[in-house]
Amino acid sequence: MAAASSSSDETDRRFMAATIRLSRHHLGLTATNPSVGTLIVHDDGSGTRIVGRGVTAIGGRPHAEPQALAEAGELARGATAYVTLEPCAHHGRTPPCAEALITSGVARVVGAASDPDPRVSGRGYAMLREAGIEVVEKVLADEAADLMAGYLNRSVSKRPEVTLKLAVSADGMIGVKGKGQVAITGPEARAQVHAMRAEADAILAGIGTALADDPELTCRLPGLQGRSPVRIVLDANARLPVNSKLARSAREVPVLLAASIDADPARRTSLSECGVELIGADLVDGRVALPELLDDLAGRGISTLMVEGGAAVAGQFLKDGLVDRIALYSGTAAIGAAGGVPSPLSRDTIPAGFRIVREARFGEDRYAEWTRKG
Ligand code: AOF
Ligand code: ZN
Repeated sequence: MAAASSSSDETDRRFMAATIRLSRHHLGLTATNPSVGTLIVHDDGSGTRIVGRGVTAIGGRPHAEPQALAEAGELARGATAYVTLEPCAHHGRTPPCAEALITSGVARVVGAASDPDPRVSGRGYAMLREAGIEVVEKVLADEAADLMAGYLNRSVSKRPEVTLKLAVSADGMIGVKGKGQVAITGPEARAQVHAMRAEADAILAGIGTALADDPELTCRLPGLQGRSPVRIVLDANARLPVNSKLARSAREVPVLLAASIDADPARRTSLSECGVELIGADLVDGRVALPELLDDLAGRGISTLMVEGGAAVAGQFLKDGLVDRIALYSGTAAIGAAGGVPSPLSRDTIPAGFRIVREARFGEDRYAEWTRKG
């Protein structure tokens, strides 16, 4: 008996891992909705088979479950549905997914993360149980929640989840003063950074970086160019040049400029004529106030924000306690103290309250990731 139950636990974990991998496909593309995955697994007695797959559609609707159920059709009857988030229980723009699962005749639902949305929380699972469906909760819950951290964070704290990304040289530098972009990591690590950009809703840099490096902040991986995040520049005085790569590409990939409403009106006008959207920022000591900006971004539906720009901006986010995740790439070459810009952070100075969740190697470079202890 014990052996049978542990093998079905193992099967559930294996299919949930596959469902979580599927949910990754639309990260950064589902607006205020989380990117949820669903697999319908049918067992005809001779073995298990995936008969339906669904991931929250681009833009956030339809949800994952009805898409997977539509593919499964009659084969959903008696099957097990794997869902990375508790199925919704509310009548939104679509009918509740819990209802769709009940109507389809599935016998079991295996769920990972719980949904903090007050319209859903606990009610999705309760509806399924009331209809006689066996429900197993919290299978690989942490793994699923890690991918949905943006949605979960935004629901609870009304702010996007902030990932601070840093690339640090062997001697602890993130750049060279007055030198623009310098290579700290190799091509594999850079490709990985672009993949992170593809999965983020927005990316942020300071005006110092925008002026020194003239970055594009887009995702340029072959095939994923359409996945660039919204680009945000902290620019209290609206100094971004109209001929910068950011301003010139603002009509293709949105640029939000967090600037004071008192910034030079001519500059503001010429930037908005380029397609740059100005968002009125509160200033503290001449700098854009971050908590208010993050509230504003959450209100625009941004759930995940990658901070990729400059020591001053990184330091400001750290000082204000607004970093939820640290993504640290360590290169192998030294830059030298003369002219080097020291990193505000190293592997040895990760703030208290963070725990390491991932370590990897990309080419010659090392990678480590920490999140706030939950
Ligand atoms: C699911 N499956 O694939 C997703 C869910 O505005 P609505 O009607 O789309 O509802 C948004 C809520 O739906 C969101 O806050 C979360 O609770 C849930 N997202 N639920 O059953 C899905 N993306
Ligand atoms: Zn739903």
